[in-house]
Amino acid sequence: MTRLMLGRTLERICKGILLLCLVHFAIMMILYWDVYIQRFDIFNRFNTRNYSRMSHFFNFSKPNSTLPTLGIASDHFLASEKSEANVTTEKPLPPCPDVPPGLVGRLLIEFSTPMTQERLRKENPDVKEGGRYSPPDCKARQKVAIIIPYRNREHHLKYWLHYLHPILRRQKIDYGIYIINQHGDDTFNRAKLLNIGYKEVLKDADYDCFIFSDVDLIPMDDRNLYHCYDQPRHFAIAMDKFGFRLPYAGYFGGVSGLNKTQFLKINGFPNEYWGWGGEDDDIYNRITLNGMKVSRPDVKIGRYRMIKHDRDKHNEPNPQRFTKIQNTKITMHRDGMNSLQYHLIETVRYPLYTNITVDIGKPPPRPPRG
Ligand SMILES: *[C@@H]1O[C@H](CO)[C@@H](O)[C@H](O)[C@H]1NC(C)=O
Ligand SMILES: *[C@@H]1O[C@H](CO)[C@@H](O)[C@H](O)[C@H]1NC(C)=O
Ligand SMILES: [Mn+2]
Repeated sequence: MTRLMLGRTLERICKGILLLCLVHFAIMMILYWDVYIQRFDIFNRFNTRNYSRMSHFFNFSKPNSTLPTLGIASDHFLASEKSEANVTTEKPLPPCPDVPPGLVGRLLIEFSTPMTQERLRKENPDVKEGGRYSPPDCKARQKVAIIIPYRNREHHLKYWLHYLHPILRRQKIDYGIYIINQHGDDTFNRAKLLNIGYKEVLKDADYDCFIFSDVDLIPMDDRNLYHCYDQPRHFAIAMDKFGFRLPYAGYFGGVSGLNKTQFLKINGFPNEYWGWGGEDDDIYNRITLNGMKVSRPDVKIGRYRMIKHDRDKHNEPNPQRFTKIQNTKITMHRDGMNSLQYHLIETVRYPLYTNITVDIGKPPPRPPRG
């Protein structure tokens, strides 16, 4: 009796082991098949998806990380690296999702951590020379140029790069970063620098969308997506310096974005606002006078932190600004992209941005008062 029972138990154990072996064998076959199809590059869509899933499985996030010691893993590694190269050269990527999956929402922004070039480089190894980036796993619908009017603000630029590169990456934006550096010590002219930015970045790539950002403004929420919209976009609607509210209904300052059609419809921005203020109101007028509306994010999402600073030298408030914005309807036709004149000094590509230095001239002599 006991012998019989023992025999049966043994038989069950054997069957169990056999079943386990079969399952194991099946799993191995699936894994090998996966490697096999990647190597021979069949079913490419299926295989791109698998690449990301499998690489999580083997826990290496970057193709250039160290080779795992497991035979099958390294085999897979080589195969997937090959297939990834193929994907970028021949295979169309799937379109990027409308709502990027990796966003985190509200961000903590502070300006006290010391920021070095080295740290910035380490944080952004996948940004290409000149500050260019495109999502590795999907095709973005727009190519976005981010244009920053600039003079002597290295300290701000470092924080801007530190915060914005990772945000834009999470947003799955295909982008390039350009500072338009005003050469010399003459009066600053923000809007003219932005026009120059539009013109110069199109020499670099075929951009569809242009986002104009001050160097000291950092978004506090990564759901504020940096691409273009159906109507000209105003991004920086709730800055800390204005108590996180829109200062007035027609405010269009800080960070804004227009696509090519929208920008050309308003003849670009005015070139004749020298010194601080007014140019953003003129741009707002151009937009509404040309039958467009300003689009804005939700007030909870459009929050910004501004890096505190004193007023720059040679950027005094422009006393003519109040009268000038009364005349946009007349001036916009002759003052803009169709009248833009400047001298390009040089374009230098740095690892995290492109620096375009220009001579924009100086304001015309003021008529004597009286
Ligand atoms: C820009 O946006 C407008 C809508 O305002 C749209 O009709 C147009 O196709 C867009 N143009 C480009 C070049 O994306
Ligand atoms: C940009 O280029 C100009 C001219 O080469 C240089 O003087 C300036 O320091 C550069 N600025 C930055 C932030 O790279
Ligand atoms: Mn400022």
